[in-house]
Amino acid sequence: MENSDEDVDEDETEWKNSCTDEEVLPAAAAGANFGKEAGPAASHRVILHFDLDCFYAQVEMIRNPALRNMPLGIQQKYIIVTCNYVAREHGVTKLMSVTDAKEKCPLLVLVKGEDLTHYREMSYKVTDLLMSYCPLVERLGIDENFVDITEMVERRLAQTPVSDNYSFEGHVYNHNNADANPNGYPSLAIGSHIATELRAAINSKLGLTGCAGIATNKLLAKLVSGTFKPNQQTTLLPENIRDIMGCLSGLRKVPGVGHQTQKRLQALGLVSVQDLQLFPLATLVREFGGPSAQRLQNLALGIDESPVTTTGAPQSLSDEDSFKKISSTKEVLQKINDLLSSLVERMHKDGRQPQTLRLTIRKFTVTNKWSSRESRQCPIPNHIGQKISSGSSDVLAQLVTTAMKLFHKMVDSKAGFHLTLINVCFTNLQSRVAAAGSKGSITSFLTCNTSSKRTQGSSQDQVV
Ligand code: TTP
Ligand code: MG
Repeated sequence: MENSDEDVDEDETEWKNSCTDEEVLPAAAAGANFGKEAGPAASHRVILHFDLDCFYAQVEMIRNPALRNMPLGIQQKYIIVTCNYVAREHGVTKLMSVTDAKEKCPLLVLVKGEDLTHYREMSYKVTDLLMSYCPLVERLGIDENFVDITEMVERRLAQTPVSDNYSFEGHVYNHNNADANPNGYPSLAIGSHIATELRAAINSKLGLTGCAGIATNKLLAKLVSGTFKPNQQTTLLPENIRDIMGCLSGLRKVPGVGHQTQKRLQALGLVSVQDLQLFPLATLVREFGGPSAQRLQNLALGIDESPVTTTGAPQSLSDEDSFKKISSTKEVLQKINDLLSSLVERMHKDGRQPQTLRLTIRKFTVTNKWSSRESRQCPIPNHIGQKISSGSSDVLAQLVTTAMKLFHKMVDSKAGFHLTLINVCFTNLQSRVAAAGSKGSITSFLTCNTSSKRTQGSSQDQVV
């Protein structure tokens, strides 16, 4: 959920307690590249956006069907990261504190959601299922996917006898379904049928429900998909783009506009989406540079020609934990050991070989409670990498020692410290064949020949 690129795409949401692999990043923050790079015939596309309902809660209800009719909250530390819709009827909301949630709904059943293994597995099953229908699928966060179905729609249109009998499945934004004229938008009408079919497939094959948005680009598909929740879908017609953009309560609601960008826009006096739509481009260019300025203004207007980019396997695997306070080396060692031990297991299952180990910390400071993250990383020599991917048990101790060296490069433990987050990450993942040809240096691993990086309130998996 974490980027740079003149921070037009930087993180939108600070997740409470989660891993930060690309696959578990929240939506816009996960680098959907809204607004980037036009593809051919971009405006004629049909893009679907899927967002699963109360995702972690659904996974837990599949694992234990007895939970299905109970109000259920998924707890990470003191926070309900999500809850099922029964709990939502009682006033429980995502990211509510456990105390408040229990007050709203004393019968709330809590399930611990800190181990993401089952959520990740289900998340990839959904993406794989969508890809089996249409290859152009882009993951966005752990429970969202874009699918570019333009070609599928064109094939269906070509096979359909000339007709003025199209219909929309589900809702049509700002229309009663019956009023919307599908014959003016046959591609979107067919797209709405395909969305229904894909939601039905997700439901029958994986037992999950979710919402879908159908529109001409990623930005709009994402914005429209949550209009009716849960388990519904909505199509956005081009004539209603202005309406949907106008309904956004502020610039942060525009996917692709993160916290930093919003602050810079605010400094220029821009608060609403309309402010950005009407702002002189030349002034915006002075602040952000040409391409970013244009992209920002386009986003505010609902224009987004960025392609759906097929998501391959993630380029890094990481695990992290946040906490109120860790201030002793012993606790750091324990935490790093725990995080690395589950990460090594995941890396082994993944089968690829990591080339780099990175440690990220967040220090607490009185002036800036959520201070920047700071990282150090070092190369992993080939034979250690091989041990990691083959699941050899004796590699953990070596990795922990190395991670502790990275830690000591960032923290003077004698001077006292206060950490609120630790993240361990394997990056530069290579197939074992490719890794065998590369030369990781044992010397630099043991001596921790490092490089560093700072990220503002984020943890982009990026090699520096
Ligand atoms: P969301 O799609 O935001 O939420 P959801 O799927 O639970 O509910 P909805 O029906 O409103 O879409 O996030 C997907 C999962 O990500 C969610 O089930 C739990 C997790 N999550 C976090 O771990 N931390 C967070 O801050 C948020 C917002 C979500
Ligand atoms: Mg969801």
